Amino acid sequence: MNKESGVKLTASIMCVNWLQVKQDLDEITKEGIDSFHWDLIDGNFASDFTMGSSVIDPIRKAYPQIPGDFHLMVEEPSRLFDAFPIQEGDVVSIHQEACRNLHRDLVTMRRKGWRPGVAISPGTPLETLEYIIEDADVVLIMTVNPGYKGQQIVPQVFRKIEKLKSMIENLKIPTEIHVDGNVNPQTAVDLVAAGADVLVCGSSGLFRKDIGLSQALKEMRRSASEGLKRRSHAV
Ligand code: S6P
Ligand code: MG
Repeated sequence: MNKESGVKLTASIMCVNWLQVKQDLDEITKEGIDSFHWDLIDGNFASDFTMGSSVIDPIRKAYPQIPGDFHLMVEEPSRLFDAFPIQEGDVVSIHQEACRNLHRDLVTMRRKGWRPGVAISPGTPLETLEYIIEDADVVLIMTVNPGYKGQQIVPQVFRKIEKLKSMIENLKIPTEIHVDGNVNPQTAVDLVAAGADVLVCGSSGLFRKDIGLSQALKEMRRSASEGLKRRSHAV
């Protein structure tokens, strides 16, 4: 956690350098990363495949203290609820666009002891959350379209996050806003100022080619603090 700001950082594991995964995860763990973000893609909801349990299991065993933050970019995710090493207390976000029975799936996840999250793609309106938001601990705002790293942020998401923040404040519920896609030291300031509580750090924010991991984390924390300052001045 960012000690000054309270904004949390989660590492998008699909962006790690797989040739040095142990070394990199050791470093970000030592630097206090808050959780590991696991992107699961089924080749159907989004046109790629990522990690299955043969990859996730050994990493979870090696870092048992790091909470899981699962992002299921799969059609009808409830079919896969028992296929992955999800633990009690993990965040699990499923896509509004991928569920026939979103409310039932959120209730099922809570019964399992998970922290239910609902993810929405850039083109999906916030109104689709109106009757389920109380059942989600997390709303994951996709700031790029699902499926790939290295994309550019969709600019409309800034006003979407502001609107969601007001919705949550008006309802007086503790829902966290997570943001995912092209979250880097520049975009993070505006994302946090708009209302983001948790930043998914991928290839542009953490696993960067130009600087090391510890330095990248420092930059992200600085931006999160800057964004929060801006948010508090705005009220
Ligand atoms: C995208 C996925 C994300 C990415 C991450 C990429 O479908 O959900 O979690 O892995 O956001 O980061 P970047 O900085 O390359 O956009
Ligand atoms: Mg993701």
